[in-house]
Amino acid sequence: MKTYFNIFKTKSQAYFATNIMFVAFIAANLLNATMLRFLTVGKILAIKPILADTAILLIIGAFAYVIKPKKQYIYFLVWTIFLTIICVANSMYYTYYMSFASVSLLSTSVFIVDVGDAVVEQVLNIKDFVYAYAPILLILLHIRLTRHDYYAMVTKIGRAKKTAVMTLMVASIMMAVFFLSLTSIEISRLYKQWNREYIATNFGIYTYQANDVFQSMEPKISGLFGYDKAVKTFRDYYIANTNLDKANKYTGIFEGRNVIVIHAESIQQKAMDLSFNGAEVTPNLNKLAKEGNYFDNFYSQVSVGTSSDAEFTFNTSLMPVSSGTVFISYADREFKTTVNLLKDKGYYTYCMHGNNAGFWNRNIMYKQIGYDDFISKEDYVIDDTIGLGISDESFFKQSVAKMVEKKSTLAPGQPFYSTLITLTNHTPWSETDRYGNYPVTMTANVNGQEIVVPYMEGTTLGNYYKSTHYADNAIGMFVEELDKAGLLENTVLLIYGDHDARISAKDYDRLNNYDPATDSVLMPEMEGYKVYDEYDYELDRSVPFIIWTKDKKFNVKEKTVMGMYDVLPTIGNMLGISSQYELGHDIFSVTDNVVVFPNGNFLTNTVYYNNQKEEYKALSNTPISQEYIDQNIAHANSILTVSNSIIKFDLVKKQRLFDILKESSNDEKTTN
Ligand code: GP9
Ligand code: MN
Repeated sequence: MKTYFNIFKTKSQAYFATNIMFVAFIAANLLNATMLRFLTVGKILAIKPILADTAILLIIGAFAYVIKPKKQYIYFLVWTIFLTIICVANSMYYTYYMSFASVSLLSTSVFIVDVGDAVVEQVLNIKDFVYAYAPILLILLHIRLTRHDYYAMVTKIGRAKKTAVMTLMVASIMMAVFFLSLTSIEISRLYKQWNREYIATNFGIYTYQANDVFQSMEPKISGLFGYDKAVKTFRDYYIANTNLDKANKYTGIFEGRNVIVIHAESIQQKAMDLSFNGAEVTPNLNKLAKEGNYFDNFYSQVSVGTSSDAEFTFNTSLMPVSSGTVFISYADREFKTTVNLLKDKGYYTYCMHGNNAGFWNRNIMYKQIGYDDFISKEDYVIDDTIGLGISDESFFKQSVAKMVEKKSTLAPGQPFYSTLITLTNHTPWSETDRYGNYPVTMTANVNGQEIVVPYMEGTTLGNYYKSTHYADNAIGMFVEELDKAGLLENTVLLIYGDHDARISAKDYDRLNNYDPATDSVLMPEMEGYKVYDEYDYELDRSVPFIIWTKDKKFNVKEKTVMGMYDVLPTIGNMLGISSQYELGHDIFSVTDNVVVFPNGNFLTNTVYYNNQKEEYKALSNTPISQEYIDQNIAHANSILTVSNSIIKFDLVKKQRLFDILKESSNDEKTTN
């Protein structure tokens, strides 16, 4: 026994002494991958990701042995730089989007540069660059090894081929163990890639990225694989789920009316419930909400395409695609959209936005959405900028003039549909001196004295509320201007928050647990501390949705959970349009609505289900059965699969062509 141990000891010592660069390459990059998981999702001790990451590194490392020992250094260094970039990019991306990066978004990184100081201030963090030690380590090691004639020694020993084969064998065994340990659910998650955090957490960052590269090539090759299965899933779904939304008191009430949509950047519903020093954060939205139809349990369903995903889901009642973004990777597909459907009814349709037309590929994708015109940055006088670009006030003011002009060119009685996309309330909300005077302080009684304490001043969340207050004010002014210009007559105004602001839970802790006496946040063990768990955080990500008209006062607050994909069916019922491909429901006809999120999470009136953790939180006293959970998991799964199939395989177009063919062959039969 002892001799075996001794042989093993000598052999491993010899191995390490003659493969120093290789071992350093594996160790440094494995540490980086593990550190990334720890610093993002906070998970470090897990066998599977370490196994998968090691196997991938061994495979890469094994090929170094075909190169002469002296040159191997370059090979290891290039790979280490590349893998370090993956870690740095993912770390930065996670800070900003709370998800992992996708190569399909490489062209989108141009937008991130566009977002300018949003990135500089919010994304660049020291912790994103700790990974850079790896290439530095390799360089220092190389210098040292050269000095000690290491490479000459290794060349003399030879055995490179044998080592390469052995390394590949070990890597294959590890890969095999990894794949054999996967459950069928895990394999399907790997394939579907909805749940990025799950894949990176459980399978390692390198597996995630390699899988992502493969998945991102899909738009180019998706026509080649899985078409039959996708068509079957698609047909089966719509046969089983034909649109059964019944007529209700809202059916057709807005038929023929103009529609003005405000896509309100990063406005969260929670802001509407808050006041500082007795002044509401959003007095104008609150007024419109009170007078109109207000959905205060409304959720955005965006994925990595943020604003563009919101526009897509709002308009199509489909979900964002699982890899890449629809606006960029699938901008040539055909969709049934609110805009297209209204255009078919004679509407003139256009969109206005003060940013570059190419941002999110809007200038291309809008043709598919169905806009007749897109008025963008180059059409505005950029006379006042805040954050990303033209201020909302200037944007709205100039837009009203453009809307009046547009209206004058329409045929008498021709309705219009116009969307206005705001910009000022985009992260990082740092130009606090531009938002007007709105202190987010608190007046409190401290030691028997009324004093003003800083509360949310100087925090990201506090700055966000100042910015939201500004954005709300701009909306208020816009509605006034529309009224003055006569544009509210025979018009429906729709307002939605495009997605939540992605502000960390820590800031909400201060909002909820502030102690004015010490100007600090209560500790969890202290009296009066309100727990704010991840479900509270998820539930607080809701955004407002308001349907408002000048002449009709609805005064309706709808509490049923609702997703962005329920908008087309709901307003469609009011405007007299519908899409046979909608995945959401008319909120006034549905009984137990389900909001499915792109990562497979779902929300109903009684439960929030976390797909990554496979656990849920009950939201009421209604008992939750496992059957209910399972049914909804299956539902979420089929919604995401059908939506992906439609997008990837262009099934709306395929079905249209199929229907035309069928019709013409029927015609032929009748004439014969
Ligand atoms: C930019 C704006 C912001 O034009 O719509 O996009 P986002 O960063 O929120 O996706
Ligand atoms: Mn946005």
